[in-house]
Amino acid sequence: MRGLVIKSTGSSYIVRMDDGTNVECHIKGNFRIRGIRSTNPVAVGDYVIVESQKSKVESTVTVTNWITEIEDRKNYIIRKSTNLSKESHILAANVDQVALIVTVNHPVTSTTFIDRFLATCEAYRVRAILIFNKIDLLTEDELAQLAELRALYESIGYPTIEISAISLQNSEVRSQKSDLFSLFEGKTTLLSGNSGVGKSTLLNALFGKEMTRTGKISDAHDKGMHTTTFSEMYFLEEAKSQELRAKSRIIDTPGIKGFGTIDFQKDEVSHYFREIFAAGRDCRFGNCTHTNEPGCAVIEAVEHGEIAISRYESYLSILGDCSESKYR
Ligand SMILES: Nc1nc2c(ncn2[C@@H]2O[C@H](COP(=O)(O)OP(=O)(O)OP(=O)(O)O)[C@@H](O)[C@H]2O)c(=O)[nH]1
Ligand SMILES: [Mg+2]
Ligand SMILES: [Zn+2]
Repeated sequence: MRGLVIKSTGSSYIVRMDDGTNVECHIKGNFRIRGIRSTNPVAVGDYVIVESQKSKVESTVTVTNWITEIEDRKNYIIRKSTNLSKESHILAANVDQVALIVTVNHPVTSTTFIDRFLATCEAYRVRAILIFNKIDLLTEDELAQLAELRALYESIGYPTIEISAISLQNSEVRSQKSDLFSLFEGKTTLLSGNSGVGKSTLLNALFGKEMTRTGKISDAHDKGMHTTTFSEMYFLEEAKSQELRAKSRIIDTPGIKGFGTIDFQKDEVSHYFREIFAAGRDCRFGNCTHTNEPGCAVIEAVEHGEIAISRYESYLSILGDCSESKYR
């Protein structure tokens, strides 16, 4: 029987079968997907084939459901757990878009993190939107920083919005909620970001009830405490039509710290930074890495403020990863 993986706990999976029932499934220890070395071979969003096995011990019959096959993925989002680790981690499979939740403060989301995530979305051809959360907590300076960041990412071509998930959850600001709703309706969206940025709070706000637990930010470090520990897909029942309801799915995931990119060749990294790629067409050398070559149009654009320094630094940091993995 075929089904959709809607929750992954690491040791087992909840699969929504085509007949609408949810079953708990396992995978055999040697289960691997060709070509991908990952801590989780099966991810939320995967379509899988499940086989049930009955075993009888004395007079009790137990049924174990095994995931025996994974259907080819339309796409997936993958990262290295840490920069030094060799293992990769698939955040979700078969998504229509990624909503990256970021906060200018409480906690601070770094631009390197944002850019590494966006570069991965480019590499796997997944649409990304940036949701700046917790605007109710920001000082005037931080609000100015927020405006600058939004302008930067909009100029590159990424849609951005700013919200206060907690106010959405607590109040009846219907109009803003319906704007937000339209972003998620009819699509499968992966919610990701650092711990504590408000992914689960946003999910609860969208559903208008507590679907999942949220956690406090630590007083000492102003960081999240990894409240969500499993990835889970939720179905937006409030979507306008029956057809939209079936297709509106949101995947809440555990917060992640670093975002190590995977399998990037050095010469393709610039392809994943739209504005760097565009400027690079005018470099003197066709194989310019935009690091120290003469006649580099990218470096020139950075010097003239046409490309943001933060973006260029993120680009360099990913190039650094590439050389690192070469020597492993
Ligand atoms: N002031 C304010 N607090 C918020 C907002 N959104 C979330 N929070 C708070 O931030 C804390 C963390 O929120 P969560 O939704 O648990 O964060 P998360 O991204 O799901 O975190 P992990 O599950 O650890 O990855 C909670 O105390 C929320 O109430 C917001 O817009 N404004
Ligand atoms: Mg959470
Ligand atoms: Zn160049």
